[in-house]
Amino acid sequence: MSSQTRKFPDGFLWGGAVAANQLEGAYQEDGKGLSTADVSPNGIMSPPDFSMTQFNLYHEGIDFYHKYKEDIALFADMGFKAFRFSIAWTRIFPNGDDQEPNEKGLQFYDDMIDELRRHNIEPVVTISHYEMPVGLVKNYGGWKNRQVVNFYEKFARTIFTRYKDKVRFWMTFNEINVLLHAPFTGGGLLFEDGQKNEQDIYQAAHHQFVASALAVKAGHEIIPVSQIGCMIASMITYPYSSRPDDMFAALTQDRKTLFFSDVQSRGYYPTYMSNYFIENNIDIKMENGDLELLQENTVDYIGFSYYMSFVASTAPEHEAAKTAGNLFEGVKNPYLQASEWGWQIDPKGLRTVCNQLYDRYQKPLFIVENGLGAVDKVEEDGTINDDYRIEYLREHIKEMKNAIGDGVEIMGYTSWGPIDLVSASTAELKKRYGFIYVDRDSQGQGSNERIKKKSFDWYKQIIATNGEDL
Ligand code: BGP
Repeated sequence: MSSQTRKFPDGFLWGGAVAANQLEGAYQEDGKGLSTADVSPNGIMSPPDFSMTQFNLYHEGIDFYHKYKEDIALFADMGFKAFRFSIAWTRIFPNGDDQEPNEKGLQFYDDMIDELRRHNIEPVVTISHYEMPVGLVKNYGGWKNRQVVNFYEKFARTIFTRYKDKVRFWMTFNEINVLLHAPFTGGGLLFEDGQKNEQDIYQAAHHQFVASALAVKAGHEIIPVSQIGCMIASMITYPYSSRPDDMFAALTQDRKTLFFSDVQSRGYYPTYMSNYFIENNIDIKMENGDLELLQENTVDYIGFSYYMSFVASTAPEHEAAKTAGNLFEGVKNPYLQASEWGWQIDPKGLRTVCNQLYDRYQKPLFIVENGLGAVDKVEEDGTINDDYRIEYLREHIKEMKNAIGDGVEIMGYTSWGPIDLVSASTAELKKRYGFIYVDRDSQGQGSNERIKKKSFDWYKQIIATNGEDL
């Protein structure tokens, strides 16, 4: 392929992505309320602990709340064009249903955004990233309750209004499809018998679709230049063999993910899903006007995370050969290596996902998470030689560039966790993604000092050459 078409466009948004609950800490400071992350000491896949007796690394995070100036200066040193972060709902509405927003919470993000702007870094805001006020879980039952839509809309309108002159790029829900796999984290859902209940999950999904459409509507009204995206965890599935049954199993598995972006981007429920609801006695309660609202307020771009690919097999012998993923188990792909956490490394899969999503929606894509979680070692001379991370990122960036050559429109790339932070799936700090090392361990011990890893200068060079010097 000629290098004429394989070029990152001018203004490509290179940067990094984080989530409030995984790095801010200060979980009770300046009027912040408790969020679902604050009561999830073992990560998003484990049950909550409302008694809060267990040690919870999210409570202190990496203290970004107090160190953001220092950290943003390091991002600026790498040449970041964009920084994706989330606004903790509980800093703005501590209980979720409060009448008035918490001024100190609003001020924190004002100051943080100003700091980014001072360094010419474009803020990219996720409105809700894996946390909601515990008050909305305890008093309303989470997203299965329609009233939560109104609380979310109020939250979204409040932050749109406050930051309207400073923030153009928004996303409504982080990895919205994760609601299916982690219903407490994704939707504040608890099930009496501990068994996932699809009725509640899909009802909650409907409410999030309505809330997302209301946010798109409000955002476009309040900030005419805004671009508001959805955000899915992309989970491309390959058929294990060319057996037709395997192919259909892969397609069915992918639809569990694409259902979410289908509704948010196309603006209607696909028939494969409406039929699934009928077949499984799932009855989604909708209000008058919901379908029109979804249709009229579709997203401007498709944001997604990409870490790995999956494999579907209908062969019984594969049941035993399952591999760990962040959200669910799949069959091992014999052609791929996996990370220390079992995530199957597949750069070419990113090119395929980009093509699939663009073919399906014809909307710009924004790769808002990608990266390698690994154990890093600080050498005696203080260096951290994370060549494995450089290798992972380089191969993925190459495939993103190939996808651009294929004709896919990509707005930007924000790698996950440019600074080490607390993991979402396992709530530990041992699993690191950063270009910047944080001296803090999974027990919360350490100086919190920031140290540049080898990948720091490498990524800086990628950005400086707009992806030419790979
Ligand atoms: C995504 C989440 C992030 C992030 C990332 C890495 O699913 O949106 O919040 O944490 O995965 O996952 P982990 O932290 O479990 O390694």
